[in-house]
Amino acid sequence: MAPAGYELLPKSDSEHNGLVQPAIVSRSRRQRRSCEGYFSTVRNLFLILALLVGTASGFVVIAYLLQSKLVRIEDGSASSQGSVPGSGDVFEEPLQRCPSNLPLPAKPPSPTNPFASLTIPETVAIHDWVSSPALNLNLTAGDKAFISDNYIYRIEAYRPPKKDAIAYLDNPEQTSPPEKYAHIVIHHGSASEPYVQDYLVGPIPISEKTAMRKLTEVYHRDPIPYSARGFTTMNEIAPLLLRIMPPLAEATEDLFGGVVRGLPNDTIVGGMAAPFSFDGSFRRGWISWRRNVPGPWLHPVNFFMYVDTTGTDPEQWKLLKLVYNHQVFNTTDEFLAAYRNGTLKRLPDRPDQDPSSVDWSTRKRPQPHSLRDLDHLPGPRSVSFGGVRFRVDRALQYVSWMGWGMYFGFDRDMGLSLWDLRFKGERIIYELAPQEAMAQYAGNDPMQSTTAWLDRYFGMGSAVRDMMPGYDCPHEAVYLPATTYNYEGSITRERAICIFEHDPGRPITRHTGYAAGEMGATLGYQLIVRSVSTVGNYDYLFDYIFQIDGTVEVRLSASGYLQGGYWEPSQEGYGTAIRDSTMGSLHDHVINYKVDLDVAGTENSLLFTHTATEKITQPWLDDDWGQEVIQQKISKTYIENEDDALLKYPANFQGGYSLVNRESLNRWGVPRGYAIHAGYSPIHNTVVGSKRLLNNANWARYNLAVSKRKDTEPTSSSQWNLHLPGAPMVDFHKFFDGENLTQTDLVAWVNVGTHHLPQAEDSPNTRTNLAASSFFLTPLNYFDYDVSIDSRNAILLAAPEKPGAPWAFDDYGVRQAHCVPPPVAPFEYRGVSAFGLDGAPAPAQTAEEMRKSAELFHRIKVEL
Ligand SMILES: [Cu+2]
Repeated sequence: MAPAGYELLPKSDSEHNGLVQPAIVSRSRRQRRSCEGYFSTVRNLFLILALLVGTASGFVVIAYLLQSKLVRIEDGSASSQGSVPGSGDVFEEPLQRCPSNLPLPAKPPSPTNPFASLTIPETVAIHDWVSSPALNLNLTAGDKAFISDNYIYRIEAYRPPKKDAIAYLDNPEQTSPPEKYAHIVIHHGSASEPYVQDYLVGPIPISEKTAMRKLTEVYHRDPIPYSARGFTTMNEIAPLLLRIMPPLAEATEDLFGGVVRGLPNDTIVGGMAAPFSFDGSFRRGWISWRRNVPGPWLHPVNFFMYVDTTGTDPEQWKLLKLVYNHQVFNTTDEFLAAYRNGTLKRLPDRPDQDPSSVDWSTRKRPQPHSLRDLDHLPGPRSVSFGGVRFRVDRALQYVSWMGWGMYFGFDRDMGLSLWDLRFKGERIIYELAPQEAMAQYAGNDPMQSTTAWLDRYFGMGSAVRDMMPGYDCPHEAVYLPATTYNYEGSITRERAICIFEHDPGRPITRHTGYAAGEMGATLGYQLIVRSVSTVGNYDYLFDYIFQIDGTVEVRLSASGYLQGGYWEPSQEGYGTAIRDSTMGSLHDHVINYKVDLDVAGTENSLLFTHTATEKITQPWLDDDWGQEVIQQKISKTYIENEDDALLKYPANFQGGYSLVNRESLNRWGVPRGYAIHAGYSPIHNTVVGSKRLLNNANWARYNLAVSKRKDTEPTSSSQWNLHLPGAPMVDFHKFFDGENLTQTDLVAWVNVGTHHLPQAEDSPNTRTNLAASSFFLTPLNYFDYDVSIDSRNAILLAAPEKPGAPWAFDDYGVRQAHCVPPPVAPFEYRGVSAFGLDGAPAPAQTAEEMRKSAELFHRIKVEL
């Protein structure tokens, strides 16, 4: 059997029948086939190779053979002077195997990545040290703990002070790397007043110098209320639901065909909305019940419960309210009485909720599905025929490409972050990192009208998923691993980050001209760094897109399942029916990024550039038109005070914001700067003043904000902000306390987002093309000219000297390589590698176990 991707073409497809093994792979100009024939031949060669070898192990052999014959196009080859047509690209040599598609080693500026994650052995050593009796913390091992115990919830690297990191990065030969510290979170569940506390432990590795202290300076309150604590997979809420739900089985089975008895074949599952608290004084939440089918998010049954889970004793937890079809009951008895005496207003039976026909909420292709012409063929794929052009240091998590270089960091809360981003040798961004992802809903039911997610709580880093190679990223992508810790141990994902070079298929600059040197085009290649987080129902794709002119686009796109509501007429205005009884609920997404720009040094100023119309008179204007003219004019203002730096893009995008260094001028006397340029869907949150998002996501009110950078303001949010809208751990507005922004170290907090008005085409999954948003960081008089013109992947044309003569060209010596690329590896999905608290590999999990740790309280499967 042929490996995936090499199946025989259907015999009925006459257009592709008759593909035969080529007798030769070397060709002379006389033998040259058409382009189509050439590529058919190459593909055929692979088909034949695949059939001959036929097994995955065979491909390993082929890959080995290919790599053993590495060929790399040497740098510095002479420019090609040619003319069109008849450029003389004759292929008389045998067709060679392409260079390896593995990246070359990188040359990081320093031999230590100061932003690196902890290794598993480091984490185990810290865990053991913190757990030692000498520290007297009375800890229970996290994999055995209950919420009424003390246990370590999190261990991860703490980022060094910026001045220490920069001192090292700028002079690694003479300076030691900053001392390494760990950030520990302990759930103090056994305290008389349970609380959560952050600690710093270090320096690492553990030695006599290692100490532990509270980490409080980054928060606006202390300690963290236990009601805002991180959720565990211990299914802590199951005992309460087992008291409530089984006695209702008679009614729930009849009303919407679902029961909960704590058995594997239970037909409904719960999902909780958040926040659970306003200020930490209580922990209560709405549970929405859904059918236990694939894509449960799209199968709500219009049955809700408000439960109180305050404190650490589940025996004290209770049901506060029950809502069915807009009728509110204070107890299960009230509800059952109404059901039995016939006063309960029932919802009509809905045809699309037949449990046997739920394929519509899966990703299976509908049956029968419409065929698209030639869709049985694989689409085009990108191959770097001359060899991959980016460099990677896997151990150091460092990548470079076309003058760009950067280190990677990775953490539990928000996943991938980029550090010390340099372009053409100069640091441009010290830190570029997502901070928080908000989704605030609306609806005419208790779930949608009270939901305001802040997904950092769930750990968008620990929710990073292994990529599906060839689908999440191109076949040629290089993957980097990431490890995160939770209270049970560590998880490593080998394909957490992908890196690939991308041809957007359009030049970055071009011109058609006729004078010498006017005509040509420069290719617009991009380097894309991507990670994907799946938080319950939703998938976030984080992209960083680097370009050859010094621009980086930060783009977020979303997919996955909607948080569906129950569609009935009273929901009109809060969403759209996407099935007979399912609606997509109206919501906003806003995602915040920290952009610590250092433009020509750390001392920068915030420049607002604005255009407006003016009406002026000029002496040269003649009588035909009158002496008055209306035109536009640029004004430039420096925003000097933090209080004035909570910003929205100007109407009609007439101008924008940039960080400039007023003391570093380009050759034309203009301060060098980087602009923060709106990309696709530059929105901010619509809703202001909701109690459920009162002060815990104030950054979402703006398009961007700029504050003075401080090590004590490392992030705009925290894991616990979700459940503390009234008194958050990080209150973003408190960053803005009147400090001066002139020629000092600045941070821009920039938002992307989407007003998500769901539609039928969000089913089964939201599309990344429209559910996308971005911003650009782009040089603004930073250089003296557009540096992309330096690229050799460009062509310069000259008009014929004599009429009718060929156009001459210079391709700067970059010639298209013709070679046989390595075969695409057979598709393989590996999933996670888990490790226990002792660092030893943990046994593989069942699908249901994986689901539990991935979906948390988004899908609560009640178990006895
Ligand atoms: Cu959405």
